[in-house]
Formats: sequence, C-alpha cells, structure tokens
Amino acid sequence: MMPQSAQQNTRSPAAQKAQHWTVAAVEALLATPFGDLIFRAQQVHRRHFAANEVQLSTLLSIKTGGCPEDCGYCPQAARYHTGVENEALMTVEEVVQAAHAAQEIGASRFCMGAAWRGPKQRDLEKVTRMVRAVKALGLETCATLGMLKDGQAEQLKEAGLDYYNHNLDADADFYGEIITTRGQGERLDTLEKVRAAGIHVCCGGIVGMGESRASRAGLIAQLANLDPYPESVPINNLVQVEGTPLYGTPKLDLFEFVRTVAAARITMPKAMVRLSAGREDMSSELQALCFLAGANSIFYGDKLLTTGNPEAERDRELFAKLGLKPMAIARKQDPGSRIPD
Ligand code: SAM
Ligand code: DTB
Ligand code: SF4
Repeated sequence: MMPQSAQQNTRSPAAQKAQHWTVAAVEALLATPFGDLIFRAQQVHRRHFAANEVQLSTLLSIKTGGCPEDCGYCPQAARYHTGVENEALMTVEEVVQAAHAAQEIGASRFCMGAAWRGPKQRDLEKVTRMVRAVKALGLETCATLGMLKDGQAEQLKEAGLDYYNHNLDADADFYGEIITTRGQGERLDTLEKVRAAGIHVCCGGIVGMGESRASRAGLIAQLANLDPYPESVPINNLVQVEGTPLYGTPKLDLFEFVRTVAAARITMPKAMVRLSAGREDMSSELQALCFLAGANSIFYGDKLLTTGNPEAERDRELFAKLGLKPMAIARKQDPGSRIPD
C-alpha cells in the first residue's frame, strides 16, 4: 500500500508545496514487496525521464589526502592510516587534460573533488580557473570542496559551476556516530549557500555504514524534504577501506541497497539518482536492478576519488546488454518540488 503521505492528494498547489515525507512513510516504502516497489519506481521514473538514458559523470580528485576531518568512512582523512598520501592541488593543465579524456570516453559531467574541510581563498581561485577551463570544453561542471564560506559559492557560480556536491551522508540521528568534526547543520548551511548562488545541488548519502532501516529512511526523508530537493542524489554504498573506522562493518543486504535507490526515485521524482560508490563490487545484475529502481546516473571511469570504479569498457558492455544510452548534457532541470510525484 502507498504510504499515506505519498498518496495523491487533492489539496491546492500551495498546500502540496508544503507536503512532507515522514520517516514512517519512507520506511513503509522500504518495506513494500520488492516487485511492487520496483514497479512504482519505474512508473515515477518513466513519467519524468527517458526510461533508458543514464547520465555519466567522471570524478577527479584534484586535491588528495591529508584532510583534517574525521569522517569514519573516508580514506582521505589524515588521522586514519589508509595508505592515501597527502598530495598538492593539481594544476589547471592537469585537470583540463583529465576532463578532456573523460569527454572523449563519453562523460557529460566532470566532478572535481578536494579533500578539504573547506577551500581557502587562494585555493578557491585556482579551482575557479579549473571550472572555467572545464566548462569551456563543453562539459557540465561539478565540484565537491567541503564547506563554503560566504561569497565562495558566488565565485564558483561566476566561473561557470553547474553543480556542487555536498552530502548529508547519514540521517541526523546516526550522523554523530560517523562524523564529529563537522555537524550536519553546517552541511545544511553550505547547501543553502550553494542554492542561493544559483548552483544546482548534488546531495546524497552513504548506506552500508551499519545504520538501521529507519536510519536509511531518515536520510531519504531528509533529502526529499529539502525544499527544493536536490537535482542530483548520489546513493553511495560504503567502500570499505582498511584503516578507516568503518572497515569491517557488516555488509548491507544488496536488495536493501536497491530498495534505497527506489525510495530515492519515488520521493524525488525529478532528481538524477546516481548509483555512486560501491559499483566496482556490484554484479551486472545488481546494477540492472538499480537502474530498474530508478537510478539514472553513474560515476564513469576507472576511478572514483581514491578507490576503484568499473572500467569504462565494462560499463559500455553493460549498457549495450541493457539497451541503455548515455544521456547528452542534461536539459535544464527544474529544481525539484516536494510534491511526491
Ligand atoms: N571533502 C569534501 C566533503 O567531504 O564534502 C569533498 C569530498 S568527499 C570525499 C565527498 C563524499 O564522498 C563524501 O561526502 C562521502 O559521501 C563520499 N565518500 C567518501 N568516502 C567514501 C567511501 N569510502 N564510501 C562511500 N562514499 C564515500
Ligand atoms: C559522492 O557522493 N560520491 C563520490 C562523489 N560524491 C564525490 C565520492 C565517492 C568516494 C569513494 C571513496 C574514494 O574513492 O575515495
Ligand atoms: Fe575530508 Fe571529505 Fe573525506 Fe570527510 S569526506 S575526511 S571532509 S575528504
């Protein structure tokens, strides 16, 4: 059965705008019989997107390692001994070269990630040069640089940044068990700055960190209740890296991962839902289930930031088997309203 808050309602558009996904309603979605859940996710997906198109984003770590934060999943936190070295910020030329290579293999968006708590002004200026140069190639641009101070989002926007990735990562109650050096409220502040500067928001989270189903429902509800909800929603399955506190966490049941993707699709109908970290360990069949559940974006190219991702060739073979096509540069996305569908 459809949860109460997700049922079609007959209220005025203004009242609909205020509609809210309760944690209980998302939990009810997650508990739906698998076939019914996939069917519903497909219905929502096909209403808003070409059913067989998948958007391809390539990641590049422009500043690797040495991060002062304590995110319990992250191989780039200086305090954990993971073997990731602290490297300097890349040059603009190196970044453009990598972006060009990503474009050549078919990516439409290029995402630059930095292992910072947040960018210093001098570094931000260099990143704006990277954004300008990548944009000039004709790619969509995305950056994930940590927390932003007043005025920094505007500088990125002015340089041509299309998306800023900043994840909630975990639901508000579980968050404190994973990260203590940055509150979730600080993340919400950065997201507001990004929105106010007119940059599209890419915001999602990680599952498989030992959270409960209620906690996964809480994360999805929190994302869906952002007003407007994010244009891009990365759903990461924890990549367990030796040396991080979360290494050795019992693995999430993979049907539960698919259910989480479906819940993101149903609660955020117009968002690009990205099947993100963790794909390297997923079978073709599992990924196909994620696409059926409404995922319509992936990270493409053999590396995420510091860990592996499937080879581009393997993804092309999977796309050929499933009849999927890479999405061209996305049409201008409406910011998502909170209307369930
Ligand atoms: N330092 C910036 C920040 O934290 O906002 C940007 C880079 S950070 C690596 C971006 C995101 O990558 C994190 O918010 C987290 O969701 C994801 N991530 C990092 N390590 C991961 C892992 N081991 N498994 C899954 N996702 C991970
Ligand atoms: C996101 O949600 N996932 C990406 C991207 N945004 C920046 C990062 C995944 C990182 C996985 C671990 C690593 O490769 O270091
Ligand atoms: Fe630093 Fe980002 Fe890793 Fe957290 S997720 S430790 S902020 S690089």
